[in-house]
Amino acid sequence: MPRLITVAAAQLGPIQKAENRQSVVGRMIALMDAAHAQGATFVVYPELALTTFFPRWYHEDRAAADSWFEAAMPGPATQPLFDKAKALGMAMSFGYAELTPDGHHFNTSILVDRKGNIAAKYRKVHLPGHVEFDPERTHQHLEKRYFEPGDLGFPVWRFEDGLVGMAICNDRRWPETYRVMGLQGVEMVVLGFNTPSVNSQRAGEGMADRLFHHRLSVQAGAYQNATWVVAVAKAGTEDGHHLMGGTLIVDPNGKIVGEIDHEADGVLVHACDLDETRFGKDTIFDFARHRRVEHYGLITERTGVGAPLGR
Ligand code: ING
Repeated sequence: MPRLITVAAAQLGPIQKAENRQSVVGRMIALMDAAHAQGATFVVYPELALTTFFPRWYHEDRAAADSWFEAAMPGPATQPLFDKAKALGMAMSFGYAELTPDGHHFNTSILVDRKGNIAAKYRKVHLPGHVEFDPERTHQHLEKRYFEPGDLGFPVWRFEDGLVGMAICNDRRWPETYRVMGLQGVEMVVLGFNTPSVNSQRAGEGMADRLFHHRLSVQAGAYQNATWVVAVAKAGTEDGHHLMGGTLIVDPNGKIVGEIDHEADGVLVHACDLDETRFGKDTIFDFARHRRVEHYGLITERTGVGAPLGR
């Protein structure tokens, strides 16, 4: 009997600065209905799903950015989403800007079970971008200004009859993200992303390259850890700034089983058999049989590049 999770990758089109949370939650509920109609039991939304990608906007006073954060989850604006999920018996995951009671700021995502309870939380570890306004860039990417690095590591949880982990956007580019979860037996990684379609520091790197690196990173992570990966975009043009699409689902053999080819709200549904992870985990990526940790020390001893170990 296959262990199926019928997952919906619920892509959001652009969210303009002026659009309020109530409107966005309404769009998320419509996507949940569409997912439910296609038999999904687990819906995955993008990174920072409730607002525009605000790290593109510079605020001299960082506290002025707090209006983009959620001080409570669920809060008044998001409670209808939790209510709907519970009514449909739908599990969900989505990203949001978290402001903790003691004043910490994280780029966060959660897993919510079918009863509407928050079952897990992840805080983005790999924050791209910069802290201060950078006039050299064609657009700002101030995640290091507004968020602290995640302090929860990369846990994996028993969720929906499987082993599920989370990552957020830039995390997907780092092999360590998947391997730490792979070493916990992860069977499905869910992640959202907001990826500008141009590189603010290299004009020649446009959408085609960004999509190539996105697929490369997610497919490699899935294959090398024999896990499903569900990657969900917020896409389209937000106040003149374009975010690429590329919402996709990758199987444990690194194959893309489905991809959304537009930049609007939409769902991609796939019945993921978690037992398809077994072959990779029991053969080529049987970590216990094949890994040689005695040679991997630099990976955790060094943060940046250091002297070569050879001559
Ligand atoms: N966005 C981008 C991402 O990692 C980026 C930033 C793009 C960094 C391309 C490096 C290269 O997809 C977020 N939100 O991390």
